[in-house]
Amino acid sequence: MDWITVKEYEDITYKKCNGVARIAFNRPDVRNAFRPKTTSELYNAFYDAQEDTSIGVVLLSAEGPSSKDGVYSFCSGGDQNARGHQGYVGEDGQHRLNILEVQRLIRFMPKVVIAVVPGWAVGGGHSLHVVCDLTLASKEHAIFKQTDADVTSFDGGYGSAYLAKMVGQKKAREIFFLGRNYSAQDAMDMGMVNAVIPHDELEDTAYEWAQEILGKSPMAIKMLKFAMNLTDDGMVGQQVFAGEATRLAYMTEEAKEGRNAFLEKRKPNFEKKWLP
Ligand code: S0N
Repeated sequence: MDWITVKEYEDITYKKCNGVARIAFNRPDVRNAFRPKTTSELYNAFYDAQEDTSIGVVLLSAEGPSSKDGVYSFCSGGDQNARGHQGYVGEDGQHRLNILEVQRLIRFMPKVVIAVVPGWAVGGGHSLHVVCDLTLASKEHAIFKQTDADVTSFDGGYGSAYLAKMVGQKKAREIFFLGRNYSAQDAMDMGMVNAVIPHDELEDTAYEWAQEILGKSPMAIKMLKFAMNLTDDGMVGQQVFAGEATRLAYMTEEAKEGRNAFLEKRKPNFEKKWLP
């Protein structure tokens, strides 16, 4: 694979190769905790991947291991050093919870996002894997853990409520209320991981899964993602799905006639075809 760096960032890496974008946390010495700069960079890269019509699948992964102790991590959530009284404090002194914007972009982007988990997925890092469409985890090093209730920095949205839809209410409550460590196999048995992969094969396998998805119909993949989101996303889910229905309608002769008639200041001729 010939990954090409798209843009140099401080807290993440961002590369592309053959229809796949790879966005990776790059703060391994703090277990890839995110600060406001990290989340801004993530948002920027995800938005670029969303807008690039050559990209069909995004891998959310992590660099590592830590130079200090050789431990691998996906992400350990919000950087507790950056945490202030109203959110996480950026270089501009403002408090933000902008990881939630990243979550929404992952959730609503019309492309498949795969979490590639090489090590610790903890707190807000756990929530990120939950919101991704698929999760692949390192057999040897991935550990899933929810510390939100230990540090009073908790995700009451997708990270918990959507997790409960995924693994069931009892398991989700156990994960949050006890904050235990779960292996990749435990996580797969619960239904929150798609496959447990030998560590050395993790990145290549993620790329192969992406290539398999890229062989499918982009329209079908997008509509299926939005359809599966719809029931859990309320009116916003309906809005996203309905936007695509409108886009499809625009492609019909009927829609072109409606627009043209308005522009030409005449009554539209819809040929009165009320299809069954
Ligand atoms: C990941 C853990 C379990 C790893 O343990 P281990 O291997 O024993 O390593 P440590 O020695 O603890 O850590 C190594 C070095 O990394 C630093 N570090 C680790 N995690 C963080 C972090 N989150 N922030 C800052 N630094 C971190 C350590 O300090 C250590 O540094 P040195 O070498 O200098 O001593 C373990 O590290 C751990 O439990 N980490 C903390 C996990 C945590 O509690 N995260 C925050 C949980 N909450 C959120 O993430 C919520 C975030 C959020 O923004 C949010 C808000 C509202 C709604 C939604 C969300 C959302 O979740 O998205």
